[in-house]
Amino acid sequence: MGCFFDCLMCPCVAWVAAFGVGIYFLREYMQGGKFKKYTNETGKVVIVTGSNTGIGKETVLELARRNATIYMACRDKKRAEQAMKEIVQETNNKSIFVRELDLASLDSIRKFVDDFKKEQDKLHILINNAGVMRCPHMLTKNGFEMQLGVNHMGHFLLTNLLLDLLKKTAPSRIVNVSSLFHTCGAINIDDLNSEKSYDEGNAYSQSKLANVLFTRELAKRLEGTGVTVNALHPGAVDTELGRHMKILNNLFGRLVLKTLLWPFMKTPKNGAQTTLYAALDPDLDNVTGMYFSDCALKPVAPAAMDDKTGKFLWEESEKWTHSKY
Ligand SMILES: *[C@@H]1O[C@H](CO)[C@@H](O)[C@H](O)[C@H]1NC(C)=O
Ligand SMILES: *[C@@H]1O[C@H](CO)[C@@H](O)[C@H](O)[C@H]1NC(C)=O
Ligand SMILES: *[C@@H]1O[C@H](CO)[C@@H](O)[C@H](O)[C@H]1NC(C)=O
Ligand SMILES: *[C@@H]1O[C@H](CO)[C@@H](O)[C@H](O)[C@H]1NC(C)=O
Ligand SMILES: CC(=O)N[C@H]1CO[C@H](CO)[C@@H](O)[C@@H]1O
Repeated sequence: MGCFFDCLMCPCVAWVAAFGVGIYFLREYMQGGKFKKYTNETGKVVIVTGSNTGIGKETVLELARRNATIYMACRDKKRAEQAMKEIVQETNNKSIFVRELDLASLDSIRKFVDDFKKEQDKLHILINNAGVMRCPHMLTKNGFEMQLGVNHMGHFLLTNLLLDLLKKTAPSRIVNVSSLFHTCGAINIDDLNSEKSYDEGNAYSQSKLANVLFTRELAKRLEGTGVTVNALHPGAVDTELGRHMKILNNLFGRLVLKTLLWPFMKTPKNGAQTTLYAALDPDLDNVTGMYFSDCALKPVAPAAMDDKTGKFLWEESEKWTHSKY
């Protein structure tokens, strides 16, 4: 009887072990490319938006190790200061500053830029990292649908207001953290602000497609200035971005879905690698208007190549944010 039981269990244990090892390697594989080149960023000034947690925080940490001067532009000043303290402690780099920036408010963006320009006359790298994902229907202080408002319009104004400084400091770089989800997006020309109907997924994809369209439009406008602008997909990262995804927030979601998705999710540290690559790799000095994923060049969706929509969006964004490039 014992023997029968042993024989039954053996293959079972082996099978479970093999499965575990398989899952482990699958997760390793899904972590994606890493940016390993040594660079020395002493004297470089960098702004990272939305950097109190997740990919943004990991990006700041690595930049701090490379000795850059970093401005963490965050809405939640308290949490940002906590993150800053941890990073200072870990790297011994004391040139890290927290400044308040609410991308859902055009006034806050203008104030942030005014104050920044009083402190610094250089800007080498702007990392547009902040984002909201699939939130319920909400409006920004200026009445923009939240996802388009923060992911796109807010960064549009921020970038435009900092362009003079970036040009003066050239060679300099703008890095836009977009998402693979731009491939499912469409720009709703008749209802850009989702006033007639709202779907959280579509609004998210639209805002991310807008990022990629803008990156290409801006690259054209910046030709010959020494300022490059590129967009990227960080990968599926297990960060707080999903906090509005109802499916991940109930008990079932937490226990079952997160476990099932775990092998496919990058850690925030690995999610930051493509951002670091786009911001720092010397090989990309002259590369602009491109899209990266897993530390490599990737093609964008056909919808992101549509220059006519890009131009339409640019003009709308100038109107909405009362800014002219
Ligand atoms: C980095 O660059 C700075 C200034 O360019 C220099 O003073 C410093 O020694 C460099 N650091 C290393 C580790 O090479
Ligand atoms: C970091 O920067 C400081 C000055 O800002 C410089 O004295 C120091 O050598 C740099 N460290 C490294 C490792 O490059
Ligand atoms: C990317 O850059 C463009 C160009 O300025 C900007 O309008 C867009 O909102 C940016 N996207 C993100 C996520 O920062
Ligand atoms: C970028 O362009 C400049 C000027 O044309 C050139 O000197 C430099 O070698 C180029 N850098 C790279 C990495 O291709
Ligand atoms: C200016 C500054 O505090 N730089 C520090 C940043 O981090 C590096 C590496 O950890 C330190 O060597 C620098 O002194």
